[in-house]
Amino acid sequence: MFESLKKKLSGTVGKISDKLADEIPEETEEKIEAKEEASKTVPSEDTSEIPSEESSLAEETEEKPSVDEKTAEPEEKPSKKSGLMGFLRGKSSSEEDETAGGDVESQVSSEAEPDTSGADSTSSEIIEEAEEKSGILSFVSHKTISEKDIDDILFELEMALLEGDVALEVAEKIVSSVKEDLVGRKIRRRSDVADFTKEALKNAISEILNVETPDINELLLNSRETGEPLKLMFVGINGTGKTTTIAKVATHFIEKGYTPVIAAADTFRAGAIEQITHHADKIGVKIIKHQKGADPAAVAFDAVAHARAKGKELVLVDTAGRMQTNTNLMDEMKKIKRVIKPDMIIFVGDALTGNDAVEQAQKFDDAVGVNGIILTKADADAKGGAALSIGYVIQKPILFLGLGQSYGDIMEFKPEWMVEQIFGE
Ligand SMILES: Nc1nc2c(ncn2[C@@H]2O[C@H](COP(=O)(O)OP(=O)(O)OP(=O)(O)O)[C@@H](O)[C@H]2O)c(=O)[nH]1
Ligand SMILES: [Mg+2]
Repeated sequence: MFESLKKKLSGTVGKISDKLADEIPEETEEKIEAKEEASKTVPSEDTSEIPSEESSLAEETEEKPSVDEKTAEPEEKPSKKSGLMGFLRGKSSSEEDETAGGDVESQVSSEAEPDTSGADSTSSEIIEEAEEKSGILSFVSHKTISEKDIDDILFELEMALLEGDVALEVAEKIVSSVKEDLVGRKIRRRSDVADFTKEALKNAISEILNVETPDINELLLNSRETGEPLKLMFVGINGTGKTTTIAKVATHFIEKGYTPVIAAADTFRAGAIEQITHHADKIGVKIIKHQKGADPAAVAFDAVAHARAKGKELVLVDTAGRMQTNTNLMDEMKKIKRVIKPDMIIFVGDALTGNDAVEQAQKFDDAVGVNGIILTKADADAKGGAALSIGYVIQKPILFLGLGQSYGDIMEFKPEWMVEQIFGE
């Protein structure tokens, strides 16, 4: 699942690493290692006043120092590092001067050696620093990532995401978020580049998938207490998997101890009532149905009345995916909504249709208001574009993924799970 998306993102990590790691001299890594080795040999009582390697590194890699630091007198700078004397050899980039103006090294550097390079704000260079720690003096270099370093690669990533059916606004958001994360970061070790890039991509994708999700389990508990059934209405165009999904969702909640009832409210398509009756019989769920061509809102209404009368907690309303026209279809959905006032309208989309699924979701959301999404056929979806984009575009959560044709092939969707699918080993 999502193999092609995974490949594109790991390709980006590789490309950025290859490009930037080459600019970190191997020598630097040796210096860092030697420095670490040397600090280990310092007796512990002598190091009590010295910041740990970790905290000193954290301090040095901080991207945006505070305004206080920026306005402080340069002469005071060295002492601000609590015993750690830092100075720069060589020039700092003008970007650092502007945006990271409080950076101890760059301020001292620009005092001592005015920047005459005229480098533009997108350029970066290797900066060599010397640090003294209780008598140990070592030189380490770092490179600050600039926009120029990564622009081309991120442009390629954006194109690749679009080809992979990721919605334009989502691809743009990923690229801008990664850029914001990476530009200005200081890299010391070659491995930093891959780590930072992967982290930036992971953050971008987690942010995109992070849409507020209602807790259906809690809603069902509430229904059990109040006796008022939870009404879920499933909408979507023909063939996306609404009917199969209803049978799967019913199975899922039967396993949790609830009793659903199904409304056969697709009275338009020939064979639709027989198809859902077949599923309901197989999973042992009561089905409420009328004749073909009957009013679907009336079928749904009867199913709700049945659930109330019999103390069933869940009503699942199947609907048509096609009518004479799209306007007829939307009008029919509006009527069912008006009559039964569903707690949630769930859009069912076929993951394999990519951007089409996203567009359909938008149309149903505009017409009747969607509260959640189920993406079917994720089992066969290598691109992952719809899964990544659909929730973000309509700002509604993906609730479940359909993973096959059996009743058990359904999974509650969790953003962390998708991130793990894409970035896991
Ligand atoms: N591989 C796979 N196939 C699925 C999944 N969900 C549904 N299908 C298949 O998709 C086809 C269409 O499913 P239906 O449930 O009939 O779709 P529908 O939305 O009700 O279609 P209409 O009633 O015409 O509107 C069937 O062959 C299903 O078996 C899934 O998660 N994975
Ligand atoms: Mg159907």
